[in-house]
Amino acid sequence: MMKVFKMILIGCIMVLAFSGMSFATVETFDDLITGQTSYGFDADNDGMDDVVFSTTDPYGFNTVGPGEYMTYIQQPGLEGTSLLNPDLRVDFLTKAKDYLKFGFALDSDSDNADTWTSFKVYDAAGNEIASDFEYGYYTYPNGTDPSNYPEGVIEVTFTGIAAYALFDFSSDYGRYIIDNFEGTYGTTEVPTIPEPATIILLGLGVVGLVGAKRKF
Ligand SMILES: [Ca+2]
Ligand SMILES: [Ca+2]
Ligand SMILES: [Ca+2]
Repeated sequence: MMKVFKMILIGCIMVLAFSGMSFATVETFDDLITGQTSYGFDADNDGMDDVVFSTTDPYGFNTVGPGEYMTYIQQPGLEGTSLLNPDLRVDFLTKAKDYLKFGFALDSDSDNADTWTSFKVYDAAGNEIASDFEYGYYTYPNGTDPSNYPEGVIEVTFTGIAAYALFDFSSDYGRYIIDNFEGTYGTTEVPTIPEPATIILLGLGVVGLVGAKRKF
């Protein structure tokens, strides 16, 4: 009996480990874009767009820069004006869950109080479900010399389903860059969390399979 219980436990752990695996999607902004006010990205490369970035800036955004010598941006990133509020919007075409994370850089020549990024996440009803605010700082990619621009990382976790998010940036010279926009929002991802009853059932199933194999 102890043996069976142990096997059920192992089965449950296996199912939990599998369902907890992260299928992160990361948009690296490698498409060549110049002056687009709205653009859809297929971050998980399955042929279907996952996110649409848009701006009210008539000059749009670009995929360019900010140079090789950065910690959180592997150029190109998505680049645009920081003079608006919001400066940038992202809509999740199949919704997003769990978390969102990205690197940002700001066109300032010092890391000061006006060099920051604000990020707010909303559900389909327009309720704010998560937010983050971070100042940009110089990093030291080689240990001694400061990065090309002040930079940082925005990271939010949330329960519920995100429909869209708004970005606001502030910098000395009015430009921002973001890169490596990561989360669970890809069209190939199955955004379901198994319920405890399902986990136990699946665990029993795994045990059943193992048991059947042993008998055989
Ligand atoms: Ca990139
Ligand atoms: Ca896709
Ligand atoms: Ca702004």
